Amino acid sequence: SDPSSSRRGAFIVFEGLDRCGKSTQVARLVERLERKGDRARLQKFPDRTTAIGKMIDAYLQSKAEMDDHAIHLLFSANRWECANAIRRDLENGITVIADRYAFSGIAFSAAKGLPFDFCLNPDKSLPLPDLTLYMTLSQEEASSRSQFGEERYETVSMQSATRQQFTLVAQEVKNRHGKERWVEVDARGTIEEVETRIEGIIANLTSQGVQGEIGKLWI
Ligand code: 2DT
Ligand code: MG
Repeated sequence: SDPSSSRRGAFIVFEGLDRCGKSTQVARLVERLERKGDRARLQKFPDRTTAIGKMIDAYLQSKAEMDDHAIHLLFSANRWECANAIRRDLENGITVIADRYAFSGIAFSAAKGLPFDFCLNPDKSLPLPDLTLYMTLSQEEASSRSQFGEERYETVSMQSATRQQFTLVAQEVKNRHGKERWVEVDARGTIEEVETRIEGIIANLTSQGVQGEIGKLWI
């Protein structure tokens, strides 16, 4: 039998605090893969284009107020409404690159004081990322890059509380799914330097795909 037929696309997630360069790197990566002729798709979370995404967008822009639990569940629902498309693409050999995922979901909501378990539970059994790259930058370096935007959560106190929660999220991923699934990437340096680091980490996953079924998050 042809071993390549049992391979599927890799599900790769990028996480990190605001202004770590995540979105820049994700966009460049998807472009680079497409130029090589690989099939790849960028999936942004929150996906602000859906009906639920528009409610999230209004909340983030402070055009709407919402209970912390309710907005948390909307962020999760926003992932669930994209889950089938992610699965389908992975099974069709497409590499799916996500800009944020359930890990931001936990870190930001737990930083507001919601119980960690409450934050984790609604995402149980979503597609499990094959690899999460957590881009790290000190608060000093992040602050020196540019000013915060206008959105909710873009404050130093919120970012530092979220940073602490991300260390707990990392531990949870490593404990439940194996430490090879969570990799820290030093986000210091130029765009090209960071890009080279990322390329070295994911080259095998994107060029060869992944063997085996898509896992279930937190299961
Ligand atoms: P962007 O700036 O990347 O668009 O994110 N967030 C994100 C949550 O609070 N919960 C989630 O589940 C996700 C995916 C992080 C907008 C903000 O939304 C936060 C920053
Ligand atoms: Mg933002």
